[in-house]
Amino acid sequence: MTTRRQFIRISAMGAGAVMAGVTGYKLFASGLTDGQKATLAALTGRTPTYCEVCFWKCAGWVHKDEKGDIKKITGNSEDQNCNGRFCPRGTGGVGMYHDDDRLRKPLIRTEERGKQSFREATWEEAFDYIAEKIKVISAEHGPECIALFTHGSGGKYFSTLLKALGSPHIAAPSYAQCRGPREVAFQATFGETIESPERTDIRDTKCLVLIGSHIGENMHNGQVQEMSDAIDKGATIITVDPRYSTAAGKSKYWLPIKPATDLALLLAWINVIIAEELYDKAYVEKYTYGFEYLRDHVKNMTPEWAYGITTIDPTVIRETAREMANAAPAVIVHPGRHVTWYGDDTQRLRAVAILNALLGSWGRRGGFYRPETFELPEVKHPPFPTPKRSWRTEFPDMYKMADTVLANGLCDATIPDPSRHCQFQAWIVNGTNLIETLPNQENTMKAIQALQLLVVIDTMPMEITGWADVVLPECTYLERYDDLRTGPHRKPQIALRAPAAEPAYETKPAFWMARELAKRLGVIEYFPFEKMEDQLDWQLKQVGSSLEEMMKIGVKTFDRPYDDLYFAPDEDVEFYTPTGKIELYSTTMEEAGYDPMPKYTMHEEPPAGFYRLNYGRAPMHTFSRTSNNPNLTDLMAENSVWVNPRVAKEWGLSTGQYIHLMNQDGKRSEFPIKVRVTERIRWDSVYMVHGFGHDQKKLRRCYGKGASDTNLITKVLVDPIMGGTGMRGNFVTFITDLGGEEVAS
Ligand SMILES: Nc1nc2c(c(=O)[nH]1)N[C@H]1C(S)=C(S)[C@@H](COP(=O)(O)OP(=O)(O)OC[C@H]3O[C@@H](n4cnc5c(=O)[nH]c(N)nc54)[C@H](O)[C@@H]3O)O[C@H]1N2
Ligand SMILES: Nc1nc2c(c(=O)[nH]1)N[C@H]1C(S)=C(S)[C@@H](COP(=O)(O)OP(=O)(O)OC[C@H]3O[C@@H](n4cnc5c(=O)[nH]c(N)nc54)[C@H](O)[C@@H]3O)O[C@H]1N2
Ligand code: SF4
Ligand SMILES: [Mo]
Repeated sequence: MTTRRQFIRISAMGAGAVMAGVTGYKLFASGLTDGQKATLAALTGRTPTYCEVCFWKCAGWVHKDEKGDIKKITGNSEDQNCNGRFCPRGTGGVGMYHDDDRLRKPLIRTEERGKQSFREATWEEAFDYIAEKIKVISAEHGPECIALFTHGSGGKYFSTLLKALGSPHIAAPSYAQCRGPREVAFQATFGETIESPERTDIRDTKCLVLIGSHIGENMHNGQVQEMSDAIDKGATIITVDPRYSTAAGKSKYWLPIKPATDLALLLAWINVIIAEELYDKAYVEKYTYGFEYLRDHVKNMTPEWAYGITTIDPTVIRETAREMANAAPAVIVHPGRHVTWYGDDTQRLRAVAILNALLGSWGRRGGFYRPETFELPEVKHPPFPTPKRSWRTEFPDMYKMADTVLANGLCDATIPDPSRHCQFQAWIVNGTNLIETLPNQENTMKAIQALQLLVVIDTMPMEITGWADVVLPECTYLERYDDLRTGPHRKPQIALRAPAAEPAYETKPAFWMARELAKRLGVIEYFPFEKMEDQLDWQLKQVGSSLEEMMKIGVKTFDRPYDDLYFAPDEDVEFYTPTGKIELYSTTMEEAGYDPMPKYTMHEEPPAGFYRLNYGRAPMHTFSRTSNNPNLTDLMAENSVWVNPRVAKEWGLSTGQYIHLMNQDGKRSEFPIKVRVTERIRWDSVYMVHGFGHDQKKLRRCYGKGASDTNLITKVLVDPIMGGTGMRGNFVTFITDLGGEEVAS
């Protein structure tokens, strides 16, 4: 097998790009008609899909009962993301299909925005309305003033539409509200990002360090399975969390850190590893840049220094550093996922990256592997027009390392301001409940009220659909084709999503919607295939498969084109950084005017009588998208607020009691929330699961149940480096007198 380095050399000499893993595959001939395909699915009794309940995208099978109704979903055993097993949410995905509250028909607003008065419309009417408005906005303000917010499969098709119109403004909350800082930090350090699924080799690790990552409640499937296997094989888990998480319960060490101080702990670990010469000397020598600077930088950042900041005993800091070094290179200091916490997140993740580099875990078994993504041929269409304006001009000299459009940036640049060059006029929002997803709801509302057009594509009547001018009802993932899932993972793999049922009511797939709009907006040439299945079959045939084959197997695995899951012993590796090395000292950050070395800065503390608002995930729910799911509400119908017994005593709170929370800016939770008194949370914080407290009455099962953390996140700590919205700088106090208010039951 050739190595990747040989390949890079060959392609540099002009051999051109070779598609990953394509050479040598046999071509299958498909020729099945639509009817035959449906018969095939009926005969096999199962239809391949990949899950849309979260973004791990596990591949599975949809099974039907004798009457042809969707009955259950199970995992595909060939799939690397799930290894044949779905998580509780994935299994409950059937509930998305069966939910009676689903959107059924296109809707057009009849009164002022936000009043929730809509009339049902035909698809023709809805598209004509949107196309007309978009034409006017494009003519008056330029197509760049149209923005797309998207999370999920349909985003691909609306992105094509936007780019075809001439707008580059496509943003996902999975960047600046989620994993952006870690991607920027790892890119700066190793020249590569972490991606999703994460390239963490948890399966073979001997030591896993979780800093806030609450795997087990964060139910990203393969990751949870691998962690469980690693524990069975004797791996040490070290969990740093102010809360005794499920993962903490499986850990040899639980470090109940004072919130907002992790960077000090990380720097102290680096200090110990250097001072005690526990780092991988050969690796550091061969692959890294800036070790001397790093040594100087952390010289005084001893465990004793960190103790005063983090409240973690210096002995424990030393012991845990030694545990990591003993396991190295089969050690993972996990980079986390939702890492937009305190506004210095890129720097905290830089410290995580540096620690991994010192331990030699990048490119090593049990550390971080090199993932492979299957490269499918893209559909051919004319080049996209070159946009004339960018969101960046609205933020001069800010967020210089943001490598994609910021959702919060687009939102800010929509609010009228005389200093703006380009104010956004239209939003297309696909599969993201922006009201609950972006922090500072008042800001989001201001932006929405300034729009000329808000189109929302969703499956459910969520908070965001209530604000739309036009609502386009999408069918669920169980009723449609979507693009193939291509990776990344240890081996290149593709997975098919095919419809297991006809779209219910008048719902339609996003692909069809985007294409219909493209027709009306004169850019149909960007959608050469009329049907998604024809596009899939064409793509699959280019790589030696076919829709027919994929309908039977669901998942197809290919060999890695290069044998480089890990670095070979002593291999010369060129990293994609300016120095070609792993940058302990970041020249990219220096160049951009940011600290090349992570520094600890203090964050604001809760005032007297207030507690830091901490939030996270529940194993049986995904954000706000599952709160109304009939199968999953059965498992958990509302969230509660975790309160330390010491605090509960002071306030006279008891488990089961309903209270309101009020934040530092006087913002009160819209609905009451149940108290849970538990030792599992530090006395200086409270904790709640994100995704509850819906104020959309059309969500009949979950309206008014529990409280929304987003409601209480009015203060946003923006990361100056890449614009991530730190959401953990908010403090709450308790209001125990409900004044006769009724609790939803
Ligand atoms: N306060 C607070 N804010 C957060 C977070 C938090 O923990 N707390 N977490 C952050 C993180 S990590 C992330 S990744 C983001 C997630 O942000 P989002 O992805 O916006 O999360 P959801 O609230 O699940 O909204 C998903 C929307 O997609 C719709 N939907 C579901 N399936 C489909 C489909 O097939 N088609 C279409 N068109 N729509 C569909 C749902 O009905 C729902 O309206 O939120 C971020 N924001
Ligand atoms: N079941 C389920 N699983 C999911 C999701 C879901 O919605 N539902 N969403 C997925 C997505 S998109 C994401 S991004 C991930 C998010 O999940 P993760 O990336 O694993 O976790 P975070 O949201 O960053 O952090 C939550 C944990 O951080 C702790 N924490 C709070 N403040 C601090 C602090 O100052 N220091 C430290 N060390 N810890 C702190 C909290 O107590 C909590 O245990 O989950 C994924 N998995
Ligand atoms: S982890 Fe669970 S919810 Fe997420 S894609 Fe996999 S089965 Fe679906
Ligand atoms: Mo996320």
